[in-house]
Amino acid sequence: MQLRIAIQKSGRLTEKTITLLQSIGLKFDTYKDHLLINCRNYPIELLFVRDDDIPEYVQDGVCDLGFVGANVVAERQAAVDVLKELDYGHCRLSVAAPKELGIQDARVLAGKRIATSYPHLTHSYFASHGLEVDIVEISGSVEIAPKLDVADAVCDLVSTGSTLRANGLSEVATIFHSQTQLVRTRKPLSDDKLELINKLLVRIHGQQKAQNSRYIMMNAPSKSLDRIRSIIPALKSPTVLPLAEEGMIAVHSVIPIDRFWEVMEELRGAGASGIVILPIESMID
Ligand code: PRT
Ligand code: ZN
Repeated sequence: MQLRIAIQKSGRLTEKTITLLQSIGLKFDTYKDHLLINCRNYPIELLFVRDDDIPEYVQDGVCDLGFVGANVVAERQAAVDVLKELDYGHCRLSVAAPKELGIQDARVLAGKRIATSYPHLTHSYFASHGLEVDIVEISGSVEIAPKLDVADAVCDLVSTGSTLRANGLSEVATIFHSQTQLVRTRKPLSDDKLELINKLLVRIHGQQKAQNSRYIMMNAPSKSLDRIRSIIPALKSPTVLPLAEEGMIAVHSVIPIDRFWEVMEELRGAGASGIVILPIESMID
């Protein structure tokens, strides 16, 4: 039994996907010229391919799992199951038009030429508004199409927006929000493979949770404990230890990073000192 996982060979998702796999304990060597490599410590092989091919490989059962952008899965209309959203590779698919046209509403583009590498999603978006557009399919550098008069507007992926700005385009409408997903084939899998997939999912979940949390340690007067407890949005109840100094305690806990600085300030206000924050490797329930 070998679980086969498809990964983008060389592109925006490659490094983060490899880092994620290594962080959940998979050991493998990456050779740029090898398409298929074995993990050293699990019956897993990694297939490095173009991202566009991943949905079909997973759909057809050539690979059991794949790491791929939701945008590619949706464009290819692949029949796969999404096991997890992975919180990297964030981007959006947007309709954009030359700034000087001052277009605020995508409906103005009815009947116009739209250059895109995402013909299905673009067509569906306009069709859902009862509109038809003339789709000009382009595989790369879509942003240049209006300048070349190949199209009137574009529908392309955007992350920071600087590519659009540099080409004098402004966003008219966002039609799809994307991030990297772990997808699974719908073909039946052996119990061994299912067990291995579950193990990977638990680890990815633990790694994601850890990434969004910090371990916090602080000293405080014992009388501040109730206040500190009410401030810490604890994932678990805090560990409280007596200190050698009479009337002082050490409090250890785990906090989510989204309210990190507010929590810190409130804790200091409640009398905590010597606050130490540590990253967490993984968190398994
Ligand atoms: O060779 P292969 O086919 O595997 O790679 P590719 O060139 O098709 O894809 P790649 O590596 O560019 O992107 C892989 C995936 O990364 C995409 O399918 C998305 O899920 C995700 N992603 C995240 C992005 C972006 N952000 C992104 N900004 N993919 C592409 N872009 C491009 C966009 O097309 C435009 O040209 O970056 C430019 C815009 O970026 P900003 O920052 O200027 O807005
Ligand atoms: Zn691609």
